[in-house]
Amino acid sequence: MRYLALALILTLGIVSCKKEGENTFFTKGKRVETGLIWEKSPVTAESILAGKTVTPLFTDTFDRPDLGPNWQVQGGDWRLEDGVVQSMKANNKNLVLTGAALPDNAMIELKMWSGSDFVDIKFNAWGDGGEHDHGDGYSFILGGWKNRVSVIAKLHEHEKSRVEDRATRLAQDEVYRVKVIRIGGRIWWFVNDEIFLAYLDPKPLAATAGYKYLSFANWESMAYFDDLKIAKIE
Ligand SMILES: [Ca+2]
Repeated sequence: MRYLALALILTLGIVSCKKEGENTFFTKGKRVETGLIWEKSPVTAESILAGKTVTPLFTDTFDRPDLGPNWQVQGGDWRLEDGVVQSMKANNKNLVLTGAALPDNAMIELKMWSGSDFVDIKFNAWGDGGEHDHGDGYSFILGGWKNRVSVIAKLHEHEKSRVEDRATRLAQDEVYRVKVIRIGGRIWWFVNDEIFLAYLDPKPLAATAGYKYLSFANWESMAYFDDLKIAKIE
C-alpha cells in the first residue's frame, strides 16, 4: 500500500511537472506563479514578429494644446501639458482612444512614467471603452499597489488568473518604454525592450465583440504618457 501511494505521488509529480513546464514563464530569472503564463524567456519582439507584416495604424505624440477629437475623457483630470498626457487624479475614469480601433493582432508602443514615489501607472488595451471600476479589456499595471505588484489582468485588475511580477520595483520619474504585442490569445509585454510579463488567454477578447479600445488609466498617481504608436500585425 505504501509503495502504491509512493507510485501515485511520483506519477502525479511527473504529470504536474509536465503541465508546469508548459505553463511556466520566467521573467528575468524569476519564476512567476500563474496558470496562464506560458512561455520561457528569453523572448524578443523581433523573434515574435519574424516573418510577420507590421503596418502602422496610428501615432500620437501629443505635441499640441488639446487632446482633440481622437480622445474621449471619462472623467478625472486628463489633459495635455508640455506635449505629454498627464493625470494626477482620475479614480479609474479613463482617457479613451476613440479615433482608432485596435486590431486583435497588434503592437502598441508608448512611454509611461510616474511622478509619484509609489509609481502605480497603468493603461488598458482591447477594452470596450466603457467605464469600469477596475480595468477595461487587458490592463497593464506597472508598479501597482504601492509599487509592489505589476500585472497583466483581464477585465478586472484583481482577477484570479492575472499574471504578476512581485519582484521588480519601478522608479519614480523614470521613463519606461513599453511595447505590447498581441497575437490572438498571446500577449507579450516588454519594458525597455526586455520581456516583462506575458499572458495567455484561452478565450481572447475580440474586436468583433467590441473589445478594440485603448485607454490610459489612473487612480491617484502623477501619471504621464507619451509617444503612442499602434500597428497592425499580419
Ligand atoms: Ca510628446
